[in-house]
Amino acid sequence: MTESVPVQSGTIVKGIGGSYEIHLSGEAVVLAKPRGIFRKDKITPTIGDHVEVEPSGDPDTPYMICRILPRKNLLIRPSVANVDILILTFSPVEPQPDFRLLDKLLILCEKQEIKPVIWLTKTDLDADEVDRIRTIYQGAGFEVFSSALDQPLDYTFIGPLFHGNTVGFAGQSGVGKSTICNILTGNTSMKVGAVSERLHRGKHTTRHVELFSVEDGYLMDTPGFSTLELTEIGLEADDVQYGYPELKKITGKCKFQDCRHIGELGCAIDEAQMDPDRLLRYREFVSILIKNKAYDAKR
Ligand SMILES: Nc1nc2c(ncn2[C@@H]2O[C@H](COP(=O)(O)OP(=O)(O)OP(=O)(O)O)[C@@H](O)[C@H]2O)c(=O)[nH]1
Ligand SMILES: [Mg+2]
Ligand SMILES: [Zn+2]
Repeated sequence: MTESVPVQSGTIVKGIGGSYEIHLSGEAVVLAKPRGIFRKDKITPTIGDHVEVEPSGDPDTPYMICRILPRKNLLIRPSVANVDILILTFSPVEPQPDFRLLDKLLILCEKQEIKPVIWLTKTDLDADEVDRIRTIYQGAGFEVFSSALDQPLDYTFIGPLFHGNTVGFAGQSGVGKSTICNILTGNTSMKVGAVSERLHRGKHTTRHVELFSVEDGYLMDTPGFSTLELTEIGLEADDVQYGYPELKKITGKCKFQDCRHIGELGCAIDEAQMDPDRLLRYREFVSILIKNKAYDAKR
């Protein structure tokens, strides 16, 4: 009779070369290598994955990942799995906010069943611009939070976010994601980098995703990024509306039931009172995805 091998479950918190650090349910963090079968099946273990491990017999890497549990979601940028809340971190200056990126992330969150929270940093550098952005996005129906380097964080808002949740950060390089992560985890282990004097942009200080335990949840610091193509994240024209909750106000009010609000006859878009720049971006995204589909169909 063969002895049964004890299987333990845990979460991938860090990748190191081809190995992974796994936070086991009972607090310990252990090193594990994935079974070869994953590579054969083209499955890459990802930070945030819930896994099962068993002893490997190798003292250098004492555990083996034998199973990756089904994922709630999987993002490619940042590359993370099982995110419950994504903090879309943007600053009014240094770097200048990329609103196309923000709106794309809002669509993506909706599609992947992630709760988005918009976090505006660097209020100390341009409070008026932060207020302007807050008004637009709160008006659209999103939760918006702001912070400044010289002011303590408002924990009444942040604390409840973590209860049992995996909270990720997403945004351009230099907006202050690692700065916030350091404050929230109470440590200084995440490297924070100055913004370039010449380009007024971040320098991609954070290179890898890492998960940290906060209360009974996880927080993930992530590398900054500035490009996210609608097609590479698998979106279709009909998905775009989900990033624009303002459109719910005009459900059923347009002349045509399948109106996409891109200039059709009898469209009720004016009643949505959408911010004009957000409407432009909505229409641009829908048009890109319609064209892309037509192009794919011809091939
Ligand atoms: N004035 C001001 N500076 C801030 C604030 N938050 C962060 N910074 C500064 O912005 C710079 C970049 O901060 P990081 O935390 O490294 O930014 P990041 O988003 O992690 O950047 P990447 O890791 O490159 O993606 C640092 O010099 C921080 O001190 C803020 O609220 N106000
Ligand atoms: Mg960082
Ligand atoms: Zn319409």
